[in-house]
Amino acid sequence: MSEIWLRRALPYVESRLLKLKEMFNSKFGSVPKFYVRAPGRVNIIGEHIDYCGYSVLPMAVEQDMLIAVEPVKTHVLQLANTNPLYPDFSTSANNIQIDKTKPLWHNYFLCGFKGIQEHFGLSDLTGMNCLVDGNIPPSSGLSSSSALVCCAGLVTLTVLGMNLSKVELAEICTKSEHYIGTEGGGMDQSISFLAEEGTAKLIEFSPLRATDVKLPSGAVFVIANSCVEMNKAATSHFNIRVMECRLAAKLLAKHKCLPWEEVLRLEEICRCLGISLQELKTQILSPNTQDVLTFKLYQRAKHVYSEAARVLQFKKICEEAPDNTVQLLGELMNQSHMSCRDMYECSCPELDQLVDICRKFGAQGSRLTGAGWGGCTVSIVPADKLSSFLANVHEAYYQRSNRSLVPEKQSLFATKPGGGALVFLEA
Ligand code: ADP
Ligand code: NG1
Repeated sequence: MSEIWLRRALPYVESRLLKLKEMFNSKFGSVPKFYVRAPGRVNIIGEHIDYCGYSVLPMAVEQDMLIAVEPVKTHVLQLANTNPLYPDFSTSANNIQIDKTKPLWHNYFLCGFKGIQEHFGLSDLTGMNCLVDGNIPPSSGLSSSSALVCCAGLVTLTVLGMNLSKVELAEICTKSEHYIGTEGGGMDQSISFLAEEGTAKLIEFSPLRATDVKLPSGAVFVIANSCVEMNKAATSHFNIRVMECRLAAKLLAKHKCLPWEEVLRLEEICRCLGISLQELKTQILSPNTQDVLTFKLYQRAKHVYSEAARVLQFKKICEEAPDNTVQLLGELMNQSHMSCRDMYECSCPELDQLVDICRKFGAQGSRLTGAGWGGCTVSIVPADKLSSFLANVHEAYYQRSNRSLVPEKQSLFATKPGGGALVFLEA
């Protein structure tokens, strides 16, 4: 745990922390006692399989969530944000309510806060003043939501003066992000805590562990934002997929193969599982999938098993580093995108167009990253082609439309594996 606590800010956040300190002072009239940072991530390969228990291969990005904190004796939690899009919020620290039907920004903070409170079984809590500053593009598949949940969890742990391992923190934050309504896996929270600079990680679940995966030196990973935002918690796309996987697993456990029909009606699923509609709704489906009438189990399962195999192949190629490493990794990323698009149906026309443009201008492989239905792509680009790749993709996808209005640094950039969550005692 000690490696999560640093006396001084690291150079890459220093100037932001100093600004945060000033804003905190004008907002709350006092000086923060400490600062917490939790990074976003890019998932290189392994999409929509973490919640089925299969390993994924993400790395932390440099974009992150920062929170300046001052514990107070009032039992009131006061939240403010440097971005005026996210309004101030305050609540009693003793009775945290999270409305699953409204994914307002402060609810993500409350997920982390409540998760840690509950873990220690605490009821009488100190309050705190917090100022949040994030630079991860929201609802874009780079995990801004989990970075906020993890940051809030680590803030709460620090205020309480308690200790937990990074693995425990990741597991608590994974569980507590479910309070927002989405039933995701643990990829985002795990990499936010367990990331290390310079290496991607294979994240395995049950038990949770992270193993270094050395990415090839001759290639660069480039993130490109389709500029289509998709909030997971505001729609049911994400949870429907989770339910489909859950149902497919239950049917496979019972029958060893899935019915071949493309689309299965609720009644047929109940019959195959030998349960009533009521049991299915109360014991298996989430609140926001109660009205779904049909499910596509066969193609979802096909995606999950093939994607899980691609993750292991990707790791093996990185380890063995054959002459054509970049080409082989690119092929796996292309296959992953195809499976996400056709089998899992979590792409969108803009993502498909962007992936095509990236491949046309030199990417060996390109795929959607994160939940999908919008958000970002990740491409593997030979290092010597990087500058022409960036210029051409910028022209073809961003400049030819109003998308060029999006700040370039947030829409198209090369990235490398960053470090995990930290606490700074001074700015
Ligand atoms: P992602 O793929 O980035 O995790 P989600 O749609 O799951 O996207 O979550 C995005 C939500 O996270 C935003 O709608 C907002 O409520 C919250 N969020 C993201 N960035 C910030 C920020 N800088 N400050 C406050 N809340 C944020
Ligand atoms: P993003 O991209 O942050 O919305 C979501 C899930 C992940 C994982 C991916 C798809 C959460 C917090 N995150 O990530 O667990 O399932 O989709 O691979 O639910």
